Amino acid sequence: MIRDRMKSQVSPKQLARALQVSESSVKRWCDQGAIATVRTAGGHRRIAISTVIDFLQKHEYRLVEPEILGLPVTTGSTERMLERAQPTFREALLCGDEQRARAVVLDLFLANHELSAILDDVVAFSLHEIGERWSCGDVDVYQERRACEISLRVLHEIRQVLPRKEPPVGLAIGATPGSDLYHVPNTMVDLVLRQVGWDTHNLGVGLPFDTLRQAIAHHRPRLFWLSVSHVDDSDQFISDYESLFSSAPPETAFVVGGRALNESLRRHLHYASFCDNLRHLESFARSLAATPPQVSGVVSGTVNENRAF
Ligand code: B12
Repeated sequence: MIRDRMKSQVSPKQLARALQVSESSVKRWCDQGAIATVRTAGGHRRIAISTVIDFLQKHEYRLVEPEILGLPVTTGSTERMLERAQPTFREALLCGDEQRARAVVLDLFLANHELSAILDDVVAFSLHEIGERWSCGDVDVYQERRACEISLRVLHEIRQVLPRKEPPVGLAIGATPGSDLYHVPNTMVDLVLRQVGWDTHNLGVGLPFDTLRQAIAHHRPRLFWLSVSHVDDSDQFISDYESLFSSAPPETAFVVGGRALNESLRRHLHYASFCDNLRHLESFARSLAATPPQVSGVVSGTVNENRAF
């Protein structure tokens, strides 16, 4: 049973107790600007949880009582090595231990591991293993689905603590198409783009191509992503996708990925970049963010169409 959910703001007193330092130290850090603070109507200092996480990533302080901030009690004591954390995360998913799963991912995030690496090597890898075990009959469908739901809640919690870049580097919108009901990879793409500084609109799963065309026409995003884990009819998908691509404004960069985009399907598609994993996405999203919108020319990456982005 989930006891706590992460608080959105905490007081200097709460942070001091969680770190077991004096309240006056925390207040001094706030007043010196080391910790960004907001004031309540009554003039009391309040600290956003994303600021606390950012502070912990940059300083050697350890969370002694994480539950005061609404974090799992084991936060700070689980594995800080990706490869060692992965089996702990997988087992927590398999037995439905959500607190443990939350703590594993939060600890890796607090230990300053790249978000894309945590998502690729721990969360995605664990779901791949669970899928394998399902296909061999070792794992029941309910365990696979519960693992997915727990992973989604953990991802949404990370989204809460990601510091927002102001102004954002650009607008990115995306979804999964048609009959594709895979939430996790789509949510992960949204998270990695947000961490790079993009303003993201995650449109969700199973969207008809017509409405994707409307969304692109209305918002003219600098980046459009499509996560494709399941395709019913490849020919139909190719024609729908290609007409979406050719209807999009020249400045919109198409980034695609997902297990269903095998090589034979990709050969028929136009896009700015195909990514096998989120590390690739992070590199592409950073290079696009650093590239001012151009009238002509080519952006590096697996390009198969001259388009200005
Ligand atoms: C959970 C799950 C489901 C759930 C998803 C629920 C939800 N809320 O999301 C549901 C119930 C939808 C489901 C349904 C089915 N599933 Co299923 N499912 C899975 C499972 C266990 C995990 C999926 C997942 O989230 N993986 C984690 C993600 C993050 O990993 P990923 O997809 O590899 O994504 C990575 C990269 O591809 C990349 N990436 C992905 N998308 C994008 C997008 C962009 C823009 C970028 C840059 C990168 C990128 O980055 C990610 C991180 O590294 C997989 C096992 C597996 N191997 O993944 C089976 C699996 C994919 N399912 C499978 C099957 C067969 C099905 C069904 C056909 C079963 C059935 N007969 O009904 C249906 C299809 C339904 C449909 N219309 O979509 C098989 C597919 C086999 C095959 N050869 O393709 C698998 C592999 C299980 C197995 N081992 O057999 N499934």
